[in-house]
Amino acid sequence: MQGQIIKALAGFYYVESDGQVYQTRARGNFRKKGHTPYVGDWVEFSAEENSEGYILEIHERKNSLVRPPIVNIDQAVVIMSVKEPDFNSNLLDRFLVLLEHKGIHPIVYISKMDLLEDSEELDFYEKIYRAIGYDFVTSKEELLPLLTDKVTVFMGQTGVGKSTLLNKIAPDLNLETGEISDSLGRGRHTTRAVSFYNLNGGKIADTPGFSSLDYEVSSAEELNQAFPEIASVSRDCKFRTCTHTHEPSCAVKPAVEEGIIANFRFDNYLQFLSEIENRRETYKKVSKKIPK
Ligand SMILES: Nc1nc2c(ncn2[C@@H]2O[C@H](COP(=O)(O)OP(=O)(O)OP(=O)(O)O)[C@@H](O)[C@H]2O)c(=O)[nH]1
Ligand SMILES: [Mg+2]
Ligand SMILES: [Zn+2]
Repeated sequence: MQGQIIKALAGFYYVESDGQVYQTRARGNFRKKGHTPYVGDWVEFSAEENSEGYILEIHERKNSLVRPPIVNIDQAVVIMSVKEPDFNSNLLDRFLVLLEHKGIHPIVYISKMDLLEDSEELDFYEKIYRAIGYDFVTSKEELLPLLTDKVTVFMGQTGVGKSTLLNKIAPDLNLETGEISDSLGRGRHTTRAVSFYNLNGGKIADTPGFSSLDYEVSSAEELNQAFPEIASVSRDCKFRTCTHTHEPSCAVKPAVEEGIIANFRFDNYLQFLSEIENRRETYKKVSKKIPK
C-alpha cells in the first residue's frame, strides 16, 4: 500500500492512506542503512488488519528540514511574536535563509499583536520584508487563504504561539499550549512531536520550538542566493563570486548606502557570512588533527 507518514512518535509511524491511518514500524534494516523515515514521507507499507504494519520503502523526497524533522513541504509559516519573546529580525532572517536555501516558500506571521504598544518598528519591518517579496501577515484571516491546498509547516521559537495559532485556525485540534514564563524560563517546549493535520485541502504541521537554529548554508554563494534582494543586485557586481566585503566594483555595497538594500539585512548577511567562515576554519583545524 502507499501512503504518507503524518506522525512519528515513540518508534511508531502513523501512515495515512485513503483517509485511513495505520500504525506502522520501520524495519530494522532501514535504520542500519541510514534511512530514517520522516513525517511527510511517502511510503510503501504493509498493513494487516488489527496488527502493526511495516514501512517497506521510502519514496524520493522533494525537500527536507532537519529541525523540525519534516519532509516534502510546500511552504513554512515563520512565526515571530511582537513580544514575549521579543521580535528579533536576526532570528527571522536565519529562518528565511534556511527556507530559501531549501527552496521552501516562507510566509512571515507576526503573533501576539495584542501586546504591540508602538507600531512604528513593526511597520518598518513590514515595509522592508514586503518589498523583498515576502508575505508578511498579522492575522488569522490574512493567513488562512494562503494555506489552501498546500502542505504548510509552522515554525518558530518556543513560546511564540504556534500551537495557539493552529488551535485558532482549526479548533478541533485542541493542541496543548504552554505558559510563556515556563517555556522561556526552563527551556521546556510544550509541543514535542511533529504531526500533520488536514486543512482546506492541504496539511498543516505544528512543530516544537527550539533553542538554536542552523540555517545549513555552507558557502558565500549559497548565502548570497538566500537573500533575494542581495542576490538580485549582486548580478551587477564585477566578480561573479563577489562576497560584498572587500571586492572592487561591488554593486551591493552602494545599494546598501542608497537604502535600496536595508542596512539590517546587510548586517545580518555579513554576520552569517562570518559565521560560515569561522565554521570552516574550525572544521579545517579539527580535520587536521585527525590522523589519516
Ligand atoms: N498575549 C498573547 N499571548 C499569546 C498569543 N498567542 C499565544 N500566546 C501565549 O503564549 C504562550 C505560548 O503559546 P504556545 O502556543 O504554547 O507557543 P508555541 O509556539 O506552541 O510553543 P512551543 O510548543 O513550546 O514551541 C501561551 O501562554 C499562550 O497563551 C497571543 O496572540 N497573544
Ligand atoms: Mg507548541
Ligand atoms: Zn558585491
